[in-house]
Amino acid sequence: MIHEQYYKALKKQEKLLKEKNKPNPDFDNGVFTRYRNPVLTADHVPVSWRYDINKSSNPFFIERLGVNAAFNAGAILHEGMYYLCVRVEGTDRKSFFALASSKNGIENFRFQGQPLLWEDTDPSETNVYDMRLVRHEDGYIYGFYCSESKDETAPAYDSVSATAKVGILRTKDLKTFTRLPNLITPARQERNVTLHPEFVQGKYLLYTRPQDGFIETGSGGGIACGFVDDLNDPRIEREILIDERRYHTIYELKNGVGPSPIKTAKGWIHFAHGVRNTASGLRYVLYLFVTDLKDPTKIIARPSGYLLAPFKEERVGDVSNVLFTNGVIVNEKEEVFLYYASSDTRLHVATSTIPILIDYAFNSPQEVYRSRDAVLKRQELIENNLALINKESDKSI
Ligand code: M1P
Repeated sequence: MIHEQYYKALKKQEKLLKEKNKPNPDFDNGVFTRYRNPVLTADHVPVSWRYDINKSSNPFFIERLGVNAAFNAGAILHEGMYYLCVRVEGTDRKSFFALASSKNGIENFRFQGQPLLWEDTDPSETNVYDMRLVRHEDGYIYGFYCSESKDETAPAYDSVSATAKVGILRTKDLKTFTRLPNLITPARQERNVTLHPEFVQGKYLLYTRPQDGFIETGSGGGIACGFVDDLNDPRIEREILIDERRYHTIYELKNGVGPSPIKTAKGWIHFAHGVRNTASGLRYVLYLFVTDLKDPTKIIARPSGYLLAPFKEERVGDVSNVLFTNGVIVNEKEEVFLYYASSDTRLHVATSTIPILIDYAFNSPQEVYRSRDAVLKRQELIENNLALINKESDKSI
């Protein structure tokens, strides 16, 4: 017999799933609209994925398999629906993937079916997370994710060290996923890997983030890329550094690409996260850069500083002071839906448009590396504004 608490839990959840999402008026940077509610949280995960609803086996209606968080989601527009491939994390720390969909990309996301599984080709794979979904011009949708294993080279007393590898999936329908071999690169570890949506020089182009260790990137200098001939045997012989870490920037400690880039008339728009260390720990913010249409290994625009940073309550969570993105959707109206997670806990959407992002990328002051140069840029802005204010006030007299 179904426990009566189940119906109460369903009713409560239904209210949450039906909530409208409104723009957040407290935030305005002219580029993105933030929304009041996260699009997904642990509370959105179906009740039947967490509770045994049978009253005889679960008389106290105990949450048997708790969910800790729902965050870092890959995103894709498929058959007119906004799909997210969400990192759902159980209370046991194990992450898994689940699809959620919505009609308008801003509200009413619902988890679909059951948690996703595919062929278990790597028995050492312990944890999985951060899916990037991309529709490639070869006709398939690909998924790239972090496949984490214990570092078997670590000494016996070290039960913490891990290795990050790149899992690759191929699908046409988001229902059946074929697992391809893990990516091989010259680096010891890789995370934050995704695929360019078009062939470049007749090859697959992958964005990577080489790292020596699991947390610290070490000699891995930043965001890189590399060519693969065949995704059935995915090997990168040489990684090309395209977005180098640099002293005293928002990405001085590490960075990583977010979703696969968006094609525009002016270039490929990339979202990325940049990390710096502070007295209160690591701070993750989001930034944007544009690469050349013909040569996506070359950056042609890089507005200075961050585009989005943890805002108000986004600052706090399991891993505080973190914004992370691995999913973006552009619809037929050139509206952009950036899915970003805050503090490894919940998932949000921020909306913009392609013309706004291009304006931001090319007409904002570009990155400079000294305070003095930053002041000179700001003085130029202030002086232009003062001149205009004086001119307009002359007219009004
Ligand atoms: O905890 C913040 C993020 O840390 C990792 O990202 P990166 O490899 O760039 O440091 C990932 O584990 C990511 O999932 C997480 O959100």
